[in-house]
Amino acid sequence: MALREILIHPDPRLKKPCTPVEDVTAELRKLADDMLETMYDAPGIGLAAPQVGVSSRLLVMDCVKEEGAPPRPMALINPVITWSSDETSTYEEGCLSIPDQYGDVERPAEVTVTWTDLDGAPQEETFSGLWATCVQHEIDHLDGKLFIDYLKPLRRQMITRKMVKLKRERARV
Ligand code: K1U
Ligand code: ZN
Repeated sequence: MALREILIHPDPRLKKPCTPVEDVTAELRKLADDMLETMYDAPGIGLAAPQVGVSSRLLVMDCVKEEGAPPRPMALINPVITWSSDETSTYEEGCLSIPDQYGDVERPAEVTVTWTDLDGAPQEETFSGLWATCVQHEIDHLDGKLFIDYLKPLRRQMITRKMVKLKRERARV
């Protein structure tokens, strides 16, 4: 396994809709393993392929928060939301591509998602709580959408300016 570099907003690769995965190859499994390692290292609860510069519909997540509970690493290939609850929930979201910036985002409280797993088998699950928030945030990444796109334009501009500055500073060292 290897750590991958996480792209920082603004980057055109984070705005581009990703291509469906056609075959579950050894290369794709390696990418999923690397993404999980990169997510745990960050640390984060989710990561989508475009955040590591790969324009494929693959995301990983593990939203187990309870101390001492076993981890639940998940890799979702070609995820599709097939049902969303009318009930919504608001969560103060962050993003590994937008470090140290947070904003309230309202989303459906529960979603049913279908996907293909790393063995090529079809899967379906209804997510709630943080899992539901996270899977929607990550699927947004696959569609080229960031959580700041839900914020007011002025707040979005402020965050983007901060990220431009951060990238300039990081490029200097
Ligand atoms: O997609 C990403 O950028 C990862 C992001 C996922 C996410 C966070 C919050 C709401 C929805 C989706 C993160 O993991 S940001 C880091 C984070 O939330 C976290 C870090 C350490 C412990 C617990 C949470
Ligand atoms: Zn994100």
